[in-house]
Amino acid sequence: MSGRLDAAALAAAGRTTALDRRALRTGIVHLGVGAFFRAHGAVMTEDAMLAAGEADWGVCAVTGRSPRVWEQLAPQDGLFTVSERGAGARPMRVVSPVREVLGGNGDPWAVVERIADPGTRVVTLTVTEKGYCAHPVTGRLDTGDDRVRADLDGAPPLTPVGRLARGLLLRAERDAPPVTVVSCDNLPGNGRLLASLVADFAAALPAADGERLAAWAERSAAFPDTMVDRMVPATTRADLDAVERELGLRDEAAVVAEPFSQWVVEDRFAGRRPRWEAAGAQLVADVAPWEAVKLRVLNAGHSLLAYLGLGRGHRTIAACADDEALAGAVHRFFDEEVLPGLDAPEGMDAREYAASVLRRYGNHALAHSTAKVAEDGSKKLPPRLAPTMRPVLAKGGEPRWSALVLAAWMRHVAVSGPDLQDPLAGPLRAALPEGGGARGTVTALLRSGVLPEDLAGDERVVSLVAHWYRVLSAGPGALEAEMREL
Ligand code: CS2
Repeated sequence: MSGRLDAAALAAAGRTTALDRRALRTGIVHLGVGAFFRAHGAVMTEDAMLAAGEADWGVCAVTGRSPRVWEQLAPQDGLFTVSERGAGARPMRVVSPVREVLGGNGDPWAVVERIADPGTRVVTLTVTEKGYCAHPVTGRLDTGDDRVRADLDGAPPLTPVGRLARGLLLRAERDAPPVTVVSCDNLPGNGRLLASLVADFAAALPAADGERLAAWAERSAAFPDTMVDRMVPATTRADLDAVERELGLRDEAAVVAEPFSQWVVEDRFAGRRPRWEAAGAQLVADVAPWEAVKLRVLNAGHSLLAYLGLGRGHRTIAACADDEALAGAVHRFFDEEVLPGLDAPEGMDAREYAASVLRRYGNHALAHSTAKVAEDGSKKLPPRLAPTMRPVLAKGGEPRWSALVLAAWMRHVAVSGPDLQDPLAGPLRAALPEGGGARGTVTALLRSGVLPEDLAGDERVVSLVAHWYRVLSAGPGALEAEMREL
């Protein structure tokens, strides 16, 4: 077995990092350094520094709840490889902008200090949908959540919003330079949402601190919206072994990704920023149409394939894309329901975009697992489906394909038992009625605080979902038979 990747081992192997690590200074704090950030933001930031000849956008990477990522990255001096899989894949690269790795839960106040550091000009986040602790129905900060309460009470902050708010408050107290907070999660209006959650946090603090934080954030912080896109599956042992064979060193933090990568960022910064556009990012005035098209096409279609695919024994998204019935369902979902209600960004052909997404699903080299995409459905589905369903309902139509996605998710909830991966797993399982009839299950899960009331309470939605739930419970062939009728 080879030695472990780190700066010394890389140098000893005669390889250099793309960035001059001695010259690098920290300008970015990143919260949530999972596989996605490593394959997306970290690569873009490295490329931006290389293109602009800058060295002050080194990253302090903060891990989330599990110590696993810290154990992967910290012993490697923050170095890791990114390998592309699929047509057009470029050679594997060692990515080098991460200068420091902080175990977020080990010393939360150290994270707050880094956010408050005057050298920090940008904070980026990939903390997943559930990381925002927004109330599912109101969209406001969920102050009923124990972790949010503890952060408000002054405990070492564990939630991303708590850490950010405490860091910004410290900046206010120290009169530090302005900072831009860049949310990179799949939520509509992610920057605005985060700004409002920080404002909610401020409003729930004792008055003096709360007012100071709110006033400073208003004046000296910006929260641009962004759309991020790259399919990044969880790294497998086989991936790690393949990287080791190629690199000659063991990289426990290796990530694999599709060749495609896109980042659309609202051009609204409070101060200096990396020249991400030099790395291919699009800086635009309004991200909303980009976010809408990505969430409602790519992410929603992903969810459809993952939940239906799991029910049919498919382990990867590519296997789902090969399944004629599922490919047909996702195609019709896009064509009949999503695209007609979508205002695509100027210059984009939404049909061509949807076709390119279907091709990306079919990337067999990627092994994107259905189980991973199916995680956290209670948080992922509302932003992916609600904006598609509303205009259909408003016109008196039937959002039947969206209802199919909901029904497939509900089947997944009902059959997963204790294996269900969802922040609301407990309440969802508790809501399942004894006996498990279609209508009872659907009504209970729709009402469990997952979908906004206007949809959960709409009788048309309830019957459509219940209908599909019966079809999906009827066993092999029923989906195909039903689809032929439509
Ligand atoms: C996926 C996304 O896991 C999921 O829910 O839909 O992670 C998707 O792969 C990315 O958003 C692609 O940019």
